[in-house]
Amino acid sequence: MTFTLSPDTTIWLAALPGAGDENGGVRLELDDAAGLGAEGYRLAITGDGVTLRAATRAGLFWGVQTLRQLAAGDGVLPGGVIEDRPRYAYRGAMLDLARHFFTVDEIKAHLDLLIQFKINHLHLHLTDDQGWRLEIPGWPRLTEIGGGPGTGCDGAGPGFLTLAEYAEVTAYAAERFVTVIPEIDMPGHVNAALVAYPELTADGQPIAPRTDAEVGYSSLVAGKEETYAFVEAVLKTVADATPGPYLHIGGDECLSTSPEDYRAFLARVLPLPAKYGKRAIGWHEIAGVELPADTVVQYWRPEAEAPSVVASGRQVIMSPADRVYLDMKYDETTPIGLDWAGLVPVARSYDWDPAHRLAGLPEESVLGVAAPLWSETLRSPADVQYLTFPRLPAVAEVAWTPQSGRDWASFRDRVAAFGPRWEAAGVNYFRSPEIDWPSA
Ligand code: TNX
Repeated sequence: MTFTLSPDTTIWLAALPGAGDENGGVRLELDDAAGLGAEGYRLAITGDGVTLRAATRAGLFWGVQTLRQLAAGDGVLPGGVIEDRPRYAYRGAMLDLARHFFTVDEIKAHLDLLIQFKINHLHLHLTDDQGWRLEIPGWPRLTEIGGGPGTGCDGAGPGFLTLAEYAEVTAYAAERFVTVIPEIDMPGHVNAALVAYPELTADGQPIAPRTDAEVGYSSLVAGKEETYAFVEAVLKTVADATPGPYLHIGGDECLSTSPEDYRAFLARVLPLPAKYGKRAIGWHEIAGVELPADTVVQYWRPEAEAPSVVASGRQVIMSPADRVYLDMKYDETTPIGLDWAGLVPVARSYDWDPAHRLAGLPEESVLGVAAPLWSETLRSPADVQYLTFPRLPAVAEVAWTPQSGRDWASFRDRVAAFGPRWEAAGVNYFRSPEIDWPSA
């Protein structure tokens, strides 16, 4: 079959060694009888050429990423046949736009680096104490004030996405087989919203904006009807603007919300994503309340046990901070990042099994693995890249490759080949001493 998978793939395939004209000489075949699953592919490289087969366009796209990887190094494609499919359906990365805003072009450029490792979900943390980063019609001060000058940590990361820009991001992601998950963090992490709309505070009095990195001091008021008018307007807007199936409602670190208020708030808010056609995701604190059946829980703490998460019986996204938090420092010398979950060198991100991380969690409850990157200490795309590479490729392999097929020594050699590519592309990666990088 002759077709174009996407403009990018046409360019990549044409750049492969020995490429012919049409799709770079690579035969792309859609074949749903091949038993390759929703994202799997079969890649055959012989003296006669290259054939890539999959049941879906997404499968072909991931196969193309493998071809690009194989072409790294000496530029000769090795012969052979690869049949490959992901261990987990949800392979995610998160970018925190609230503590520091990143523009549409910066998000797109980041996405282009992520998809090379078969990441298929991009979670955008859009709101927090220090900023509000998505336009909500009818609530203009959220972004005028919450996205205005002086917002973000240290006041250094202002900006917001209009709905048109958000649509541009989700469309760009979809062309690359990536689902965008918007997060509106509630009922805590809402200082920016309360500053913009003082009628949402407990006593209706204005409060001061904050640009420090504290957590747990702000909360929507569970006992106020204004709260729910606001939340529903926001969630409806975000649901309508989002092509993907998920809506993340936060729920983490509500240290100034009483347990009763937390429960009452979530009882009203958790059904809203479904009302607007979406599936709710929340940080694992939500597992302490009764959850709609299809709610997804995102586990983030470093602890090895989370009884409420296991007891919830819900699907879980694994994001243990001591393994996959990209904002943790690699080692003592890392100039940016945090260390509350410990230092996270590349091998630590690689050497763990999502199915055996949480005591008592059945293997089939794991929906996938996601690597959050919080932006308190980030000031530029170069900072994003430094903390992301080469750790994100390690997490991506945890999410894609079955445990039996994984091996640190092998990963270490393969990721080393990206050093020169990242250098050529101007990507600011960390030259981790754990990896023998080819000399420049
Ligand atoms: C915890 S992880 C948070 C964030 C911080 C992060 C810093 C989570 C659900 N909440 O508010 O940015 O630590 O590592």
